[in-house]
Amino acid sequence: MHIAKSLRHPNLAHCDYSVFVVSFRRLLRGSLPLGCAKMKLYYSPFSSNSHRVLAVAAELGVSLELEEIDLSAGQQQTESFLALNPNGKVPVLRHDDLVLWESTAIINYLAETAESRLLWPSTPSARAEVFKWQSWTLNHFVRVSDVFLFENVVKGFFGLGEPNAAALATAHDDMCALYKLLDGVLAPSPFLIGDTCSLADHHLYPAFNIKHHLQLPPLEPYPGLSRWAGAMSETDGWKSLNP
Ligand SMILES: N[C@@H](CCC(=O)N[C@@H](CS)C(=O)NCC(=O)O)C(=O)O
Repeated sequence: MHIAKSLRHPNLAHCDYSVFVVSFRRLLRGSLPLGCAKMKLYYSPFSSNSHRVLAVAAELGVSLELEEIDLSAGQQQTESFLALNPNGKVPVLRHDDLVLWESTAIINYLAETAESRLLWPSTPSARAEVFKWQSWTLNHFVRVSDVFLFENVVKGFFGLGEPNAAALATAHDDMCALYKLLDGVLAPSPFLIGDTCSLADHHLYPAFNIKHHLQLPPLEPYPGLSRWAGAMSETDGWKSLNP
């Protein structure tokens, strides 16, 4: 959804962007291997979908050339950017002849092509588990976390009025139900798919990385989920965004 259109739209169930600053000092200091001419990421530091890609790239040690797209200046709607992504959204990855949008597709591509096999499972059944969680995240989790994003961040940032208490109350209950489901999986298991951190975990984590900005419900009543979020924040990928 285009920002200008989405801001006029009363139902932002599919609005999916972030408006808060993430420190990229460590990234810019060079803790990510920048400078490879082959892979280029068009991103915004205010975009949680961009964070997902940057964290996975850092985790895999993949070199990315970065080009910031200024969303507040509308750079995502320029002719040259729309030629890359007709949706007018970041992130976009360019690798030789491939121009890839959608952060889920991008992280899967990074994981599959990286020298490190760390995040790309070798068996069809394990890959199916990753796709299952990615679908769940997009179809269930993000729909609810986007309500918090719009009501608690976007509205304040763009002067769109007070948060809608009724929408937040519904989202709170919906999120607690999702937390309960996640806690049931993560209480007996360190990560979503067993003992090893996978793409499924990195795909789900972006909203938790900014949970204070979103004002998500507290994680403490859900010990499995809470422990998992702590472990994710300590991964090289997410530490590189939050030095
Ligand atoms: N499903 C897409 C969502 C991309 C998206 O919503 N990007 C936001 C930033 S997080 C954006 O570029 N918004 C600009 C706009 O809507 O004008 C993905 O996962 O990459």
